Amino acid sequence: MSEFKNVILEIADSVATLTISRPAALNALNSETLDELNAALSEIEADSNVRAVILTGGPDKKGDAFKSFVAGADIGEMSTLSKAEGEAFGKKGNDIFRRIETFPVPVIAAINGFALGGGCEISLSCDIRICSENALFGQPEVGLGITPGFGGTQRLARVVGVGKAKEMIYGARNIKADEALRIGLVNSVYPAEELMPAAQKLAATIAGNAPIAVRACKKAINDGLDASMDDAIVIEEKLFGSCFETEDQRAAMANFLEKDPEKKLKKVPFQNK
Ligand code: CO8
Repeated sequence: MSEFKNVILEIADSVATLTISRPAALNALNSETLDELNAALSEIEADSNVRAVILTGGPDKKGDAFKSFVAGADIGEMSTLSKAEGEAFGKKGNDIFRRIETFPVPVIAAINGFALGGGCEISLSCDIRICSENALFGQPEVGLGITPGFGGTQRLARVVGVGKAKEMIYGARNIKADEALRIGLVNSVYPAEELMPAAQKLAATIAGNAPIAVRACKKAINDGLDASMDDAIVIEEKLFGSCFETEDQRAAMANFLEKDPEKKLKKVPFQNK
Protein backbone atom coordinates (compact mmCIF):
# COMPACT_ATOMS: atom_id res chain seq x y z
CA MET A 1 0.00 0.00 0.00
CA SER A 2 1.33 3.48 -0.86
CA GLU A 3 2.41 6.02 1.74
CA PHE A 4 0.70 9.38 1.31
CA LYS A 5 1.44 12.73 2.95
CA ASN A 6 -2.10 13.95 3.64
CA VAL A 7 -4.15 10.78 3.41
CA ILE A 8 -4.01 7.57 5.43
CA LEU A 9 -5.36 4.39 3.84
CA GLU A 10 -5.99 1.30 5.95
CA ILE A 11 -7.68 -1.87 4.72
CA ALA A 12 -8.85 -4.55 7.12
CA ASP A 13 -11.67 -7.11 7.06
CA SER A 14 -12.91 -5.98 3.64
CA VAL A 15 -13.33 -2.37 4.80
CA ALA A 16 -11.08 0.49 3.63
CA THR A 17 -10.72 3.46 5.95
CA LEU A 18 -9.57 6.64 4.24
CA THR A 19 -8.51 9.42 6.61
CA ILE A 20 -7.83 12.94 5.36
CA SER A 21 -4.97 14.21 7.48
CA ARG A 22 -3.62 17.75 7.27
CA PRO A 23 -3.44 18.58 10.99
CA ALA A 24 -2.06 22.10 10.42
CA ALA A 25 -5.04 23.12 8.25
CA LEU A 26 -7.96 21.23 9.84
CA ASN A 27 -7.76 18.76 6.92
CA ALA A 28 -8.49 21.43 4.30
CA LEU A 29 -8.29 20.08 0.77
CA ASN A 30 -5.39 21.39 -1.30
CA SER A 31 -4.47 20.04 -4.75
CA GLU A 32 -1.96 17.61 -3.32
CA THR A 33 -4.54 16.12 -0.96
CA LEU A 34 -7.07 15.80 -3.80
CA ASP A 35 -4.45 13.97 -5.91
CA GLU A 36 -3.64 11.67 -3.02
CA LEU A 37 -7.32 10.95 -2.42
CA ASN A 38 -7.66 10.00 -6.07
CA ALA A 39 -4.62 7.71 -5.89
CA ALA A 40 -5.95 6.09 -2.70
CA LEU A 41 -9.32 5.48 -4.40
CA SER A 42 -7.46 3.71 -7.22
CA GLU A 43 -5.73 1.45 -4.70
CA ILE A 44 -9.05 0.63 -3.04
CA GLU A 45 -10.71 -0.04 -6.38
CA ALA A 46 -7.92 -2.42 -7.37
CA ASP A 47 -8.57 -4.52 -4.26
CA SER A 48 -11.58 -6.70 -5.01
CA ASN A 49 -11.78 -7.74 -1.35
CA VAL A 50 -12.92 -4.25 -0.29
CA ARG A 51 -16.68 -4.15 0.17
CA ALA A 52 -17.16 -0.78 1.92
CA VAL A 53 -15.19 2.43 2.52
CA ILE A 54 -15.20 4.79 5.51
CA LEU A 55 -14.09 8.38 4.87
CA THR A 56 -13.14 10.48 7.90
CA GLY A 57 -10.87 13.30 9.07
CA GLY A 58 -7.71 13.01 11.16
CA PRO A 59 -6.92 14.89 14.40
CA ASP A 60 -5.85 18.55 14.39
CA LYS A 61 -2.35 19.66 15.34
CA LYS A 62 -3.23 19.48 19.05
CA GLY A 63 -4.33 15.84 18.62
CA ASP A 64 -8.07 16.58 18.90
CA ALA A 65 -9.70 13.78 16.88
CA PHE A 66 -13.10 15.53 16.87
CA LYS A 67 -12.13 19.04 15.79
CA SER A 68 -12.48 18.69 12.06
CA PHE A 69 -13.64 16.34 9.33
CA VAL A 70 -12.62 18.68 6.49
CA ALA A 71 -12.64 22.49 6.93
CA GLY A 72 -13.12 23.10 3.21
CA ALA A 73 -10.93 23.63 0.21
CA ASP A 74 -7.59 25.26 1.04
CA ILE A 75 -8.28 28.99 1.12
CA GLY A 76 -4.58 29.89 0.91
CA GLU A 77 -4.17 27.91 -2.28
CA MET A 78 -7.37 29.32 -3.79
CA SER A 79 -6.69 32.95 -2.89
CA THR A 80 -4.54 33.74 -5.94
CA LEU A 81 -6.20 31.59 -8.60
CA SER A 82 -7.08 33.09 -11.98
CA LYS A 83 -10.53 32.43 -13.51
CA ALA A 84 -9.14 29.55 -15.58
CA GLU A 85 -7.27 28.11 -12.61
CA GLY A 86 -10.40 28.43 -10.44
CA GLU A 87 -12.42 26.49 -12.99
CA ALA A 88 -9.68 23.84 -13.25
CA PHE A 89 -9.56 23.50 -9.45
CA GLY A 90 -13.35 23.11 -9.36
CA LYS A 91 -13.11 20.42 -12.04
CA LYS A 92 -10.40 18.56 -10.12
CA GLY A 93 -12.56 18.42 -7.01
CA ASN A 94 -15.72 17.62 -8.96
CA ASP A 95 -14.07 14.73 -10.83
CA ILE A 96 -12.84 13.14 -7.60
CA PHE A 97 -16.09 13.70 -5.69
CA ARG A 98 -18.05 12.23 -8.61
CA ARG A 99 -15.69 9.26 -8.47
CA ILE A 100 -16.60 8.81 -4.80
CA GLU A 101 -20.31 9.13 -5.62
CA THR A 102 -20.07 6.48 -8.34
CA PHE A 103 -17.43 4.37 -6.57
CA PRO A 104 -18.32 0.69 -6.99
CA VAL A 105 -18.72 0.01 -3.27
CA PRO A 106 -20.60 2.11 -0.68
CA VAL A 107 -18.73 4.99 0.95
CA ILE A 108 -19.70 6.08 4.49
CA ALA A 109 -18.69 9.57 5.65
CA ALA A 110 -17.88 9.57 9.39
CA ILE A 111 -18.01 13.31 10.05
CA ASN A 112 -15.99 14.13 13.15
CA GLY A 113 -16.16 17.92 13.42
CA PHE A 114 -16.10 20.75 10.87
CA ALA A 115 -17.62 19.84 7.51
CA LEU A 116 -17.47 23.21 5.83
CA GLY A 117 -17.39 24.13 2.14
CA GLY A 118 -15.52 21.34 0.36
CA GLY A 119 -15.84 19.30 3.58
CA CYS A 120 -19.63 19.36 3.44
CA GLU A 121 -19.39 18.72 -0.31
CA ILE A 122 -17.16 15.65 -0.05
CA SER A 123 -19.56 14.20 2.52
CA LEU A 124 -22.43 14.83 0.10
CA SER A 125 -20.71 12.66 -2.49
CA CYS A 126 -20.70 9.73 -0.04
CA ASP A 127 -23.56 7.20 0.12
CA ILE A 128 -24.26 7.59 3.83
CA ARG A 129 -23.36 10.38 6.28
CA ILE A 130 -23.13 9.89 10.04
CA CYS A 131 -21.60 12.43 12.41
CA SER A 132 -20.46 13.23 15.92
CA GLU A 133 -22.57 15.50 18.15
CA ASN A 134 -20.12 18.39 17.72
CA ALA A 135 -20.13 18.27 13.88
CA LEU A 136 -20.80 21.54 12.07
CA PHE A 137 -21.98 21.71 8.47
CA GLY A 138 -22.09 24.63 6.09
CA GLN A 139 -21.33 26.16 2.74
CA PRO A 140 -19.57 29.42 3.70
CA GLU A 141 -18.37 30.18 0.16
CA VAL A 142 -20.43 33.32 -0.51
CA GLY A 143 -18.67 34.86 2.47
CA LEU A 144 -15.41 34.27 0.59
CA GLY A 145 -16.64 35.68 -2.72
CA ILE A 146 -17.13 32.33 -4.47
CA THR A 147 -19.81 29.71 -5.02
CA PRO A 148 -19.64 26.18 -3.64
CA GLY A 149 -17.50 24.59 -6.36
CA PHE A 150 -17.17 20.93 -5.49
CA GLY A 151 -20.79 19.97 -6.17
CA GLY A 152 -22.46 21.80 -3.26
CA THR A 153 -24.92 23.77 -5.37
CA GLN A 154 -26.11 20.48 -6.88
CA ARG A 155 -25.91 17.76 -4.23
CA LEU A 156 -27.03 19.77 -1.18
CA ALA A 157 -30.32 20.66 -2.90
CA ARG A 158 -30.83 17.04 -3.89
CA VAL A 159 -30.22 15.79 -0.35
CA VAL A 160 -31.98 18.40 1.85
CA GLY A 161 -34.34 20.02 -0.67
CA VAL A 162 -34.02 23.20 -2.69
CA GLY A 163 -35.35 25.64 -0.07
CA LYS A 164 -33.06 24.49 2.75
CA ALA A 165 -30.05 24.30 0.44
CA LYS A 166 -30.64 27.83 -0.84
CA GLU A 167 -31.05 29.14 2.70
CA MET A 168 -27.79 27.52 3.79
CA ILE A 169 -25.84 28.55 0.68
CA TYR A 170 -27.14 32.14 0.23
CA GLY A 171 -26.85 32.84 3.95
CA ALA A 172 -23.56 30.98 4.46
CA ARG A 173 -25.32 29.62 7.53
CA ASN A 174 -23.67 26.77 9.40
CA ILE A 175 -25.84 24.13 10.99
CA LYS A 176 -25.18 21.85 13.93
CA ALA A 177 -25.55 18.06 14.05
CA ASP A 178 -29.11 18.09 15.42
CA GLU A 179 -30.36 20.28 12.56
CA ALA A 180 -28.36 18.22 10.04
CA LEU A 181 -30.20 15.16 11.33
CA ARG A 182 -33.57 16.89 11.20
CA ILE A 183 -33.18 17.97 7.56
CA GLY A 184 -31.80 14.62 6.42
CA LEU A 185 -28.23 15.74 5.79
CA VAL A 186 -26.99 12.96 8.09
CA ASN A 187 -28.55 9.61 8.94
CA SER A 188 -27.45 9.48 12.58
CA VAL A 189 -25.61 11.47 15.25
CA TYR A 190 -23.32 9.86 17.85
CA PRO A 191 -21.39 10.95 20.91
CA ALA A 192 -17.88 11.62 19.55
CA GLU A 193 -16.22 8.46 20.85
CA GLU A 194 -19.00 6.30 19.40
CA LEU A 195 -18.73 7.66 15.85
CA MET A 196 -15.99 5.42 14.46
CA PRO A 197 -17.31 2.25 16.13
CA ALA A 198 -20.70 3.05 14.58
CA ALA A 199 -19.13 3.63 11.16
CA GLN A 200 -17.19 0.37 11.47
CA LYS A 201 -20.31 -1.54 12.51
CA LEU A 202 -22.27 -0.15 9.56
CA ALA A 203 -19.39 -0.91 7.16
CA ALA A 204 -19.07 -4.44 8.54
CA THR A 205 -22.80 -5.02 8.09
CA ILE A 206 -22.59 -3.90 4.47
CA ALA A 207 -19.42 -5.96 3.94
CA GLY A 208 -21.22 -9.04 5.31
CA ASN A 209 -23.86 -8.91 2.59
CA ALA A 210 -23.53 -10.20 -0.97
CA PRO A 211 -20.98 -7.83 -2.55
CA ILE A 212 -22.17 -8.18 -6.13
CA ALA A 213 -25.72 -7.41 -5.00
CA VAL A 214 -24.62 -4.43 -2.86
CA ARG A 215 -22.70 -2.94 -5.79
CA ALA A 216 -25.70 -3.48 -8.06
CA CYS A 217 -27.96 -1.73 -5.51
CA LYS A 218 -25.67 1.31 -5.42
CA LYS A 219 -25.60 1.53 -9.20
CA ALA A 220 -29.36 1.02 -9.49
CA ILE A 221 -30.15 3.76 -6.97
CA ASN A 222 -27.63 6.22 -8.40
CA ASP A 223 -28.34 5.66 -12.07
CA GLY A 224 -32.08 5.45 -11.48
CA LEU A 225 -32.19 8.83 -9.73
CA ASP A 226 -30.82 10.44 -12.90
CA ALA A 227 -33.43 8.79 -15.12
CA SER A 228 -37.18 8.89 -15.74
CA MET A 229 -39.16 6.23 -13.82
CA ASP A 230 -39.68 4.27 -17.06
CA ASP A 231 -35.94 4.14 -17.68
CA ALA A 232 -35.12 3.70 -13.99
CA ILE A 233 -37.08 0.48 -13.61
CA VAL A 234 -35.30 -0.92 -16.68
CA ILE A 235 -31.98 -0.04 -15.01
CA GLU A 236 -33.18 -1.96 -11.95
CA GLU A 237 -34.31 -4.96 -14.02
CA LYS A 238 -30.91 -5.28 -15.70
CA LEU A 239 -29.00 -5.04 -12.43
CA PHE A 240 -31.43 -7.43 -10.71
CA GLY A 241 -30.89 -9.90 -13.57
CA SER A 242 -27.12 -9.52 -13.31
CA CYS A 243 -27.18 -11.03 -9.80
CA PHE A 244 -28.56 -14.36 -11.01
CA GLU A 245 -26.23 -17.27 -11.69
CA THR A 246 -23.69 -15.77 -9.29
CA GLU A 247 -22.37 -18.23 -6.73
CA ASP A 248 -23.50 -15.94 -3.92
CA GLN A 249 -27.10 -15.80 -5.16
CA ARG A 250 -27.21 -19.58 -5.54
CA ALA A 251 -25.70 -20.17 -2.09
CA ALA A 252 -27.92 -17.63 -0.30
CA MET A 253 -31.14 -18.92 -1.84
CA ALA A 254 -30.16 -22.55 -1.26
CA ASN A 255 -29.49 -21.61 2.36
CA PHE A 256 -32.96 -20.08 2.68
CA LEU A 257 -34.52 -23.23 1.31
CA GLU A 258 -32.51 -25.42 3.70
CA LYS A 259 -34.75 -27.52 5.98
CA ASP A 260 -32.12 -28.14 8.65
CA PRO A 261 -32.52 -25.15 11.05
CA GLU A 262 -28.85 -25.40 12.14
CA LYS A 263 -27.65 -24.88 8.57
CA LYS A 264 -30.39 -22.38 7.68
CA LEU A 265 -29.46 -20.03 10.51
CA LYS A 266 -25.78 -20.01 9.55
CA LYS A 267 -25.09 -16.87 7.52
CA VAL A 268 -23.70 -17.50 4.06
CA PRO A 269 -20.05 -16.40 3.81
CA PHE A 270 -20.36 -14.48 0.57
CA GLN A 271 -17.56 -15.12 -1.92
CA ASN A 272 -17.97 -12.10 -4.21
CA LYS A 273 -18.48 -14.52 -7.10
N1 CO8 B 1 -8.06 26.43 4.17
C1 CO8 B 1 -6.82 26.64 4.64
N2 CO8 B 1 -6.47 26.64 5.94
C2 CO8 B 1 -7.46 26.43 6.83
C3 CO8 B 1 -8.78 26.22 6.45
C4 CO8 B 1 -9.09 26.21 5.06
N3 CO8 B 1 -10.32 25.97 4.56
N4 CO8 B 1 -9.54 26.06 7.54
C5 CO8 B 1 -8.69 26.17 8.60
N5 CO8 B 1 -7.44 26.39 8.17
C6 CO8 B 1 -6.24 26.58 8.99
C7 CO8 B 1 -6.23 27.95 9.63
O1 CO8 B 1 -5.74 28.93 8.73
C8 CO8 B 1 -5.32 27.72 10.80
O2 CO8 B 1 -3.97 27.76 10.35
P1 CO8 B 1 -2.85 28.48 11.29
O3 CO8 B 1 -2.86 27.69 12.58
O4 CO8 B 1 -1.61 28.30 10.47
O5 CO8 B 1 -3.29 29.87 11.47
C9 CO8 B 1 -5.61 26.29 11.21
O6 CO8 B 1 -6.27 25.70 10.08
C10 CO8 B 1 -6.55 26.20 12.39
O7 CO8 B 1 -7.69 27.00 12.08
P2 CO8 B 1 -8.25 28.14 13.05
O8 CO8 B 1 -7.15 28.69 13.90
O9 CO8 B 1 -9.03 29.09 12.20
O10 CO8 B 1 -9.19 27.25 13.97
P3 CO8 B 1 -10.50 27.75 14.72
O11 CO8 B 1 -10.91 26.64 15.63
O12 CO8 B 1 -10.30 29.10 15.32
O13 CO8 B 1 -11.61 27.91 13.56
C11 CO8 B 1 -12.82 27.23 11.60
C12 CO8 B 1 -12.02 26.79 12.84
C13 CO8 B 1 -14.12 27.90 12.02
C14 CO8 B 1 -13.14 25.97 10.78
C15 CO8 B 1 -11.99 28.21 10.77
O14 CO8 B 1 -10.69 27.66 10.59
C16 CO8 B 1 -12.55 28.50 9.43
O15 CO8 B 1 -13.48 29.28 9.32
N6 CO8 B 1 -11.99 27.88 8.36
C17 CO8 B 1 -12.43 28.09 7.03
C18 CO8 B 1 -13.74 27.39 6.75
C19 CO8 B 1 -14.23 27.70 5.36
O16 CO8 B 1 -14.57 28.81 5.04
N7 CO8 B 1 -14.27 26.65 4.51
C20 CO8 B 1 -14.74 26.79 3.18
C21 CO8 B 1 -13.61 27.11 2.26
S1 CO8 B 1 -14.17 27.45 0.62
C22 CO8 B 1 -14.47 25.94 -0.03
O17 CO8 B 1 -14.36 24.92 0.59
C23 CO8 B 1 -14.87 25.97 -1.44
C24 CO8 B 1 -14.97 24.58 -2.04
C25 CO8 B 1 -15.13 24.66 -3.51
C26 CO8 B 1 -13.88 25.10 -4.16
C27 CO8 B 1 -14.09 25.32 -5.60
C28 CO8 B 1 -12.79 25.76 -6.26
C29 CO8 B 1 -13.00 26.60 -7.44
